[in-house]
Amino acid sequence: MRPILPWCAAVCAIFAFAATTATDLEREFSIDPAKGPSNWTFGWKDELQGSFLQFPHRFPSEFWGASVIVHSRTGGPVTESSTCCPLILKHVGDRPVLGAPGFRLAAGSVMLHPGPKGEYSVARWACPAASHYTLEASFATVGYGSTDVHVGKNNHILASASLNGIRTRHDFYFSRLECHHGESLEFSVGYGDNRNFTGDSTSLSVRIAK
Ligand SMILES: [Ca+2]
Repeated sequence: MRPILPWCAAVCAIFAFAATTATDLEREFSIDPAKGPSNWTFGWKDELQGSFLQFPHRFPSEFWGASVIVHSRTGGPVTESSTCCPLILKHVGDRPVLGAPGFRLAAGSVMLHPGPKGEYSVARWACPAASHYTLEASFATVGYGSTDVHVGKNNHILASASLNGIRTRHDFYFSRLECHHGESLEFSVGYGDNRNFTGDSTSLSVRIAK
């Protein structure tokens, strides 16, 4: 029997070989110190293009009954709005988090929440080597929030979007994004047009390949 699409077998194999995953945020998120440093750093900025400050607190916690790993500025309880944020966390359980009405965070997700004064929660990836990278990033509200989301490079904004309402989503895609060793890509979440951080939890997935 004649092979189906024999050209695809060859071409697809070439692409599969050529596209090497450089990072996957959800996969690499860890607080295990034994794993050593990764190229990801989590922190916040008071201004979108201001100074990046790394979260000083890193701890396991409970979030609406689910196990999460948290990086935050204050180290306070993640469900206490007066002290929680800005933060970034990963849901490490095996069931979705179902919180307030409309709130749903899938297992394995990474979530950012901005601060009460408009501080941006930021995930930063340091380019390990000079290359042209393919970047896919997806932001989505996990509740009823309104946020502004951004992809940047070296503190320069490449693209932005606004999210409003229950589980709204925006995907960013860049092909052949040049990045050198010592440079960084940033993924930021602010408190949006309503200038209020209540309900602004936003999931983020990032995959970068070269
Ligand atoms: Ca908001």
